Amino acid sequence: MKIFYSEEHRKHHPPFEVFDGGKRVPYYENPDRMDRILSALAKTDWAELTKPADFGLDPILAVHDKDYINFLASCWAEWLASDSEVAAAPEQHAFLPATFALRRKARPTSSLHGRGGYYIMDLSACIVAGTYKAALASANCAMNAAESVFSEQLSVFALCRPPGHHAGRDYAAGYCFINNASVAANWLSAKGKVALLDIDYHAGNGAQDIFYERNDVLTISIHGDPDYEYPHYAGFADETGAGAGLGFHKNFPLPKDTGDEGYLTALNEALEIIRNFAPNYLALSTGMDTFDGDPLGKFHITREGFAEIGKRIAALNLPTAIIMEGGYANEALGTNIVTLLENFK
Ligand code: SP5
Ligand code: ZN
Repeated sequence: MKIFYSEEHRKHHPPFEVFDGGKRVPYYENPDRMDRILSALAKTDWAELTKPADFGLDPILAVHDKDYINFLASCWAEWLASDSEVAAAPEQHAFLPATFALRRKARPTSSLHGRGGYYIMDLSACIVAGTYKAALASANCAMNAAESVFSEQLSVFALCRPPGHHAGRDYAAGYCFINNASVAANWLSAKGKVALLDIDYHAGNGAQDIFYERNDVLTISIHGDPDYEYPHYAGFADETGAGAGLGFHKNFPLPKDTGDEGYLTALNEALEIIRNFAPNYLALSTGMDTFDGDPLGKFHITREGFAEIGKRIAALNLPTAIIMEGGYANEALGTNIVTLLENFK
């Protein structure tokens, strides 16, 4: 199986994030995650690591706001230039806004912090020196996967970091800056009908927003109910699309402590909807934070569960762009992702 992977992600390594209550904790979405996956892949006889080619900004700007992308590109340099404390010890800092543009009635004012509060949704999307380059390389991994899925009609894995599924058209959120899976799904939608299934523990608010009014890309997300879980304001069962897209988005909010059985019941329903839609391609936002014991999740999916999840999705028999999203139980991450991928080779 082809696996698109870039070392650029190492440049995005914020020294901390801010948890509920204002606590600074080490950044959970760290480069070690990729090392765990790489070492598990190295033990297989089917993983073919490939460097992504550069597709440029066009496919990214097809799903993201240009001013938002410009903000990501210049944020760090602007901050360094404007704050001598940051410039004196850049490695100890991460850019985060202190004010948020609630309900989007605000406009992106011209100051850096004004744009920060407008384009960043929470305190887990920290920007550091290497963030923009890492995010572009990550999007390129997804684009290469899309191109390869189309030209070879096979399933491939985009080992993306940073992840993407919380990033909307004009905002960063939850470790995500560019919506890799949406960039790939949108590009594939010019070639045929696309379904995007999100199995990360957290609701795929980014793709939900980006495709909400479209009927050529079916979006489905299975996740912790936003009534108790991040991202808190998207992922409810009654959000089903709008306009031409009405009926082309589906959320499966699940209760705390969901295990293999409850999860597979929801997955079966999701797969039935995908079969009825009859897509040519599948994009799979693949988070492993549903794992039993993930520090950021409240589900209990086992390794056997991931084997079964992979088997059922692969049984759709669609060329699939498998896109890496979250998963923070680092010691189990490699094994879990390989267990899922094995069904698609
Ligand atoms: C890609 C992805 O999986 N992003 C997830 C971002 C989740 N951010 C949540 C921050 C809330 C922290 N609260 C944690 C309390 C732990 N006891
Ligand atoms: Zn997640």
